[in-house]
Order: sequence, then structure tokens, then C-alpha cells
Amino acid sequence: MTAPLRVLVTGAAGQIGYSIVIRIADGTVFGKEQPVQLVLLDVPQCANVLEGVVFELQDCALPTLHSVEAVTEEKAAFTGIDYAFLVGAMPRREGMERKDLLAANVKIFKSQGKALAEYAKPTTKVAIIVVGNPANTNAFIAAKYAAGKIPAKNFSAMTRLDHNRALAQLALKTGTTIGDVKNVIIWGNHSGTQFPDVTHATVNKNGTETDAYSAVGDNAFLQGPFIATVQKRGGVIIEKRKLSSAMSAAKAACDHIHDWHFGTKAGQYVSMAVPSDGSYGIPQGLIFSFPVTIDGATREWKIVQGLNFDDFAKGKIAATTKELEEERDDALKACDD
Ligand code: NAX
Repeated sequence: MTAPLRVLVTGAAGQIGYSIVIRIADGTVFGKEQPVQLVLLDVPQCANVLEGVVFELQDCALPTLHSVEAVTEEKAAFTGIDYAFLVGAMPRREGMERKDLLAANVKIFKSQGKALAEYAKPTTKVAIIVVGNPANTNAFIAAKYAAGKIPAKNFSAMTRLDHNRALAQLALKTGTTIGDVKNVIIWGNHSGTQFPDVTHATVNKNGTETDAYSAVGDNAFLQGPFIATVQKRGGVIIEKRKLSSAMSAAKAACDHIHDWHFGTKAGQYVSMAVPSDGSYGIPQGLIFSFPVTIDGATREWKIVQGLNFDDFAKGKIAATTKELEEERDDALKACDD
């Protein structure tokens, strides 16, 4: 029998948590043959809510779910885990800037980085996705405090929601469906400075594959409203729902880990914020969203190399890099306070 994977979801009493756990438990993420032991962490004030989620998961009667436990302490949460979905954080409310969130959230991720180092599986195989905002910088901090025990390359932050939003906007604009569109890229930070780039994307319209610029035939749209729509989508959803994106965020987190576990499809890449190795001149170690491919056998990601930038793209990438460097410096200061 396949050994179960031990999977942690933090912030599991929250709204993304509620949408994520069912996909992990029912085999959507790790496959229908892979048993899962789910560990749900939230703060002690949410213990009752967490218990409600556990009861619902039990009531789903899922063959892949071998066990589910609710915990409110890091030691119990992080012990022996294979995968971690670090969702728990203070969410952004209407009108709130990301910088306001930074100081509060960085402390959570410092503590969780230390807990990962101390309690996670003593192998290099544990894989971590940070969803809680500011996601890139939280991942940077968690990686820093887990260093020595868990390699930085095992840490990632989620820009897959932005990637999926870009795919959807491109499909809507060209009158195609998601399966017809591929290789959009989100560069940089999961924030308003991210650069949704379709320069290397393709669209299959009526059986003919063309580059996205030709398929859309409106460069001004792709360099203006398209980028703004993807960048600001999170804020628009908050304005409409009075809550941050949950269903789409949970789906994106599951896509991210699914592809990390199984590998990306041939000829396709996905966006993942990972520690920079210096590719494209991005400072080493910064958790930066790149196009990546993943080998399903080794579960190693690789940054897609050799893509060209025009001056427009260079400007956008410089802006998001600068923001991430500033966030990193602010976060390091907040960790020392
Ligand atoms: P909720 O407020 O519904 O849930 C967050 C949960 O985290 C709460 O239950 C809270 O008690 C828990 N929590 C807080 N501190 C914790 C700690 N130290 N340990 C464990 N649990 C803790 O927020 P939700 O809408 O689920 O959003 C969660 C996070 O995802 C937020 O930071 C949000 O900004 C972020 N998002 C990130 C996205 C991305 O693409 N990277 C998109 C969606 C979302 O906005």
C-alpha cells in the first residue's frame, strides 16, 4: 500500500482553508490512489471552528483521507509533514495596504520557519507553499528561519492564482477556452506590481496555434487593461464579496502543489514564486515569481531560461523587483524587532 502523505494546512478555520481541505482530502491534489493524513492548524480561538471542519471532512467519507486532526500548536502541526500549505495569516481587508500586513505576518512566518526546521520530516522532500500575504516575503522569512534543515528551494509562494487569472482573461478576450491558452507568465511579487506577461503565451483558435499578441490583435489592450485586470483582481473581489478570494485561491494552491507533485505538462510552464538563482538578473534568494517547469520524477522545479524582454517588460520587472527588495528589507527589520 502507498504510504500516506502527511499534509499540513494552516489557517484551516479560515475561508481559503475551508475550500482547500476538500481538494487535498478527495485526491484532487495528490491523486486518487494516494492516502493523505491531513493536519489542520489554526489559532486556539478557532479550535471549535476547526473541529467543525474536521467533522465535515469525516462526513465526506473519502477513501483517500486516512486521518484528519485539528491542532492549535506548531509542534503538533509541523511534526513529520511532507507538504505544507501555509495559508494562515491576517487577511487583507478593503482599503488595507500590503505593507500594513507585513509586520504582523512576518512574525508568524518566522515562527513557522523555525517550526519547520525543528519538526518537519528530516528529509529534503518537504514542499511548502505560502499563500498568506505578503506571500513572497513570508516565504522568504520562513525559508530563512528553516535554513540549515530545509533547503530554500523547497519554499515557494503562490502566484498561481494570478497565473490562472491571466489565462482566463486571455481566453475571454480571444473567445477560446482555458485549454486553448498556455504559457502566460507572472513575474515578481504577488501584489499590484506583478507583471502578467503574455509575450510567450500562445492561443489555439479553431485548431491554429498563434502567439497571444496575434490572437488578440490589440497590443494596447495587452499592455494596459489586461495587466491592470490581473493585477487588481484581488482588490475587485474584496470590493464585491467583502471578503478576499477564497474558492479561486484554494483552487490555485491545489494546482500549484498538484503540478509540483506530478510535474508540468510537456511544452507548458506555470508561474511559481521561488528563490531566485540569479536568473534574469533577479537578486539571488529573493522569492520571485518565474515561469517554471517541474519534473514529475524528481519533483524539482526549473526556471525557464532564455526568454527575451523588451523595454516595456524590463521596466515592469524592475519595479516588482524593487518592491520585493524593499519588502524583504522591511521584513528582516520586523524580525529583529
Ligand atoms: P481568513 O481570515 O478567512 O483565514 C485566515 C485564518 O488564518 C484564520 O482562521 C486565522 O485564525 C488563521 N491564522 C492566523 N494566524 C495564524 C497562525 N499564526 N497560525 C495558524 N493560523 C492562523 O483568510 P483567508 O481569506 O483564508 O486568506 C488567508 C490568506 O491568504 C490571507 O493572508 C490572504 O491575504 C491570502 N491570500 C493570498 C492569495 C495569493 O494569491 N497568494 C490570494 C488569496 C488571499 O488573499
